[in-house]
Amino acid sequence: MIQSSLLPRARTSRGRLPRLRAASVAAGVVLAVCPAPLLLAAPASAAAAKHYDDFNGDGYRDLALPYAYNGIVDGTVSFSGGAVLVTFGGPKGLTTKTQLVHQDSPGVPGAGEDNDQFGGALASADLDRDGYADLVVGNPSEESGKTPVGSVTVVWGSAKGLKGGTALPRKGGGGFGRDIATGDFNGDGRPDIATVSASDVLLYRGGFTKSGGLGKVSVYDREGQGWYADSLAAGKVTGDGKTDLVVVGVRGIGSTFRTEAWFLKGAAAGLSSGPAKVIDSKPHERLDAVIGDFDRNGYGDIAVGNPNASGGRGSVTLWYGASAGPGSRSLSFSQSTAGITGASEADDAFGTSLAAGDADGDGYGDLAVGVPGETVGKKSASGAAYLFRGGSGGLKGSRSAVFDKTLPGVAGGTAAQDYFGYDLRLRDLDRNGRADLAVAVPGGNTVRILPGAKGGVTGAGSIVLRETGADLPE
Ligand SMILES: [Ca+2]
Ligand SMILES: [Ca+2]
Ligand SMILES: [Ca+2]
Ligand SMILES: [Ca+2]
Repeated sequence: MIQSSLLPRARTSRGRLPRLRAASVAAGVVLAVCPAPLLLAAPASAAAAKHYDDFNGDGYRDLALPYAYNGIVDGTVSFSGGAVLVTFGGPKGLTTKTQLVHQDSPGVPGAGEDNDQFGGALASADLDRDGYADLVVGNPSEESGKTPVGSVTVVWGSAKGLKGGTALPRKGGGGFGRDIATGDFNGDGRPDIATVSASDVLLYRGGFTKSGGLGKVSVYDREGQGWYADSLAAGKVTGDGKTDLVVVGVRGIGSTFRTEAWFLKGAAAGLSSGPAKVIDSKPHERLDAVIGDFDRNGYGDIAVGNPNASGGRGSVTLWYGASAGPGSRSLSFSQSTAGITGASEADDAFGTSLAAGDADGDGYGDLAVGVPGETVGKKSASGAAYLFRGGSGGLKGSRSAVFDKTLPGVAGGTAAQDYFGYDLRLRDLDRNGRADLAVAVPGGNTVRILPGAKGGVTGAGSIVLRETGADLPE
């Protein structure tokens, strides 16, 4: 039995499973123009956390990942319905110090129940600006009575780690919290929370307080367009300092449905509806999207993964940013695109996961793309990932490299159904100016951290985060 919370959803009956959603790194992904993800902090507040993911305020970034659904840890802690595992950082990167947060943790609202998906979406920011980053956790199947409605919980950072929580008031019909993004969308210097509920996007504008203060709440929809908002990516596309939002979802036109990305520009009054782009002529849910400045022109560029394209071969659509928002400049690429090593095969699922960050430290944003269905040697679905290095003109196949668990320095051999690359994050954990790549390996029940390096990521110095002690529900 595979023991992991990160199993590909296609392989399980449990439906939507936690992923390291791109939204979780929303605030800091435009690394090329904004090396510090610190612009969330209010200029007026010297006390706000330096990093949006430093939960214990010690100056070192911490990594929060979705954990198993049900488990017993060290024989003492049990939970059900999902948990978040936080690994704390230190001067040289991640340490062995961890914390498990779930709905039965002291002060966290609600109770863990079998059908919950606590950790199904994650984001963070120092919402109350007390110097400790706070974790925002989605639980899209949280029940009210017997109706699954979803929940979003803020778990507060402190010197001792995450402690206590506050539930955001729910609005709308269902699936509340199935994706979450943070950023300063209205440019008032205070971080905001964007999430989805039913078919709508919700914006909670802050400032947030532990006693429940959350500022104005706004609801956004593409009125009259049969729109269902599904996943989110946040970043700075227009270069005006405010965080912008991209919503990937499904649009119904007559009796047909297609997948679109909808751009919403950050504005003083909240979010302002912008252009939409067709991603696929068929409807798909749970597509991953990120924003990074791949051509270093000061405008964040939007990448949307579509692992369903061409019979599950997969593709990624790039939609380049500009001062007025994303425009006509776009391209789509796959493993069949010239200059890209590898070949598109059915069920490779290229684009299942995306991450943006500057892995080689050259100032251009880079894009990591997961291909969890890739066959390695004769091991089916062993999985792989690509790094597309940004540069003049943006992303090019000639600046890409593919790697898998056979990369020298990466522990362990390849195995079938490892799904290496099922989920990804790029962030500088060891503080050397190069973003490190976290790669989920669901079949191995691990997350691998590959250090950023000149020329891309490397296996040298890679570490294994192992999820242990978890029992999976059947
Ligand atoms: Ca820390
Ligand atoms: Ca805080
Ligand atoms: Ca750009
Ligand atoms: Ca780069």
